[in-house]
Amino acid sequence: MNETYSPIQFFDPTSSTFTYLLFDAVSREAVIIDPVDSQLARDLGALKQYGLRLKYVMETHAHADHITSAAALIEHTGAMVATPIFCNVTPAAIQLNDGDVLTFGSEKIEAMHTAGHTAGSMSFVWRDNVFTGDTLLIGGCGRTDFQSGSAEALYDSVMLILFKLPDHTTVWPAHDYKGQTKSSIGYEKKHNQRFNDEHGERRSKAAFVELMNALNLPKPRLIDQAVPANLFLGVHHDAGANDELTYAVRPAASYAGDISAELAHQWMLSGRATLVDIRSHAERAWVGFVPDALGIEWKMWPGMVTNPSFDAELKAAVPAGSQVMMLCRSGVRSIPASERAQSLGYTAYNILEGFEGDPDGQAHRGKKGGWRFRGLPWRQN
Ligand SMILES: N[C@@H](CCC(=O)N[C@@H](CS)C(=O)NCC(=O)O)C(=O)O
Ligand SMILES: [Fe+2]
Repeated sequence: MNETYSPIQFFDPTSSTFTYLLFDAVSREAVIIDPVDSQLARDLGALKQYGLRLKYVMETHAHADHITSAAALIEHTGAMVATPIFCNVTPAAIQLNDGDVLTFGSEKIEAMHTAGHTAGSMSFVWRDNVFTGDTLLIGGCGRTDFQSGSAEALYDSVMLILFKLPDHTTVWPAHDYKGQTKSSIGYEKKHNQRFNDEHGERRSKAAFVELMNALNLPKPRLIDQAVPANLFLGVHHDAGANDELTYAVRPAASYAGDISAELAHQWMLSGRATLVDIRSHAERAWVGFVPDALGIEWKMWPGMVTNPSFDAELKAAVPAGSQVMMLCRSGVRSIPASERAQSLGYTAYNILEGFEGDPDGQAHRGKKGGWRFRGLPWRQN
């Protein structure tokens, strides 16, 4: 194998997870695959050390055993997240379909839907390397007993997709529990004991399914925290008082209701509602922009006078009667702005905690809320 085209492999010993960093040597654009929250400093350090600009964070699946650092990485680097479409990670900017190709510099990485460990799981092919997630492990394969996993689907993914790759392809799995680091398609075809029996004969699909259904593994320790967090790019939902509202609307008397930053982000991505950033232009320039939000000032600086053309700007930008979500800095100004929009005939929602969260409300919670501090996409000026 040409070493120039090997990824950098990192290991998280707590979850036995491999994270991969690949880059284009000329443009310095980089991709990171399956990053782990507790290893954020390591990964940011590596980007700095190699002089890289992170373009994409890719996930092979919504992990059950660790929390991703995807949201934190986009906040730190401005990268975009790409996740398999059937993993339902709704806030990810790029929803990968089978066969989709992402480019970084002059390099290409292709997504292949390899269902089985989870229904949405994918593998990624880059040059002579395949990142197999938990579809194919070294000498093994991922379990198929949660997250709509299927032993039948896994067998087909391995036989019909992964084992059709050239034998010399290097296999880089998402986990190894025995100290191994990489393998090859040729080696796995011959020696993987999940797919071959003790005589070295290929198992039938029925025999494989029987084997998988008899594994009886204990549940991953973190599954109940990890999966919900990973469906939101690793944003932890234990931060504050509004957490019970993460996915729910709290109705309000004078506008449609209060919603979390996460729900607002989801509605923005799905096109359900328009995000209106009502902070002053000066605040946005100083503090950070929310990509794809409409910027209409409510109070103008200096002096905090109400923008006299708020109504006209809103009407010009958003069709009458549609749904709007109001975002300010701490979640206070967005309430009268929501009331105003509602009175103009919109269905208006107030985003709790705003862009930065309410600094006073944070102290006793020990963690900041708000759009930015919950790791949702934003850009510094
Ligand atoms: N003891 C680990 C279990 C990890 C686990 O179940 N890993 C999954 C991948 S997310 C798997 O497929 N493992 C394969 C196996 O253990 O055979 C934990 O609690 O996190
Ligand atoms: Fe997994």
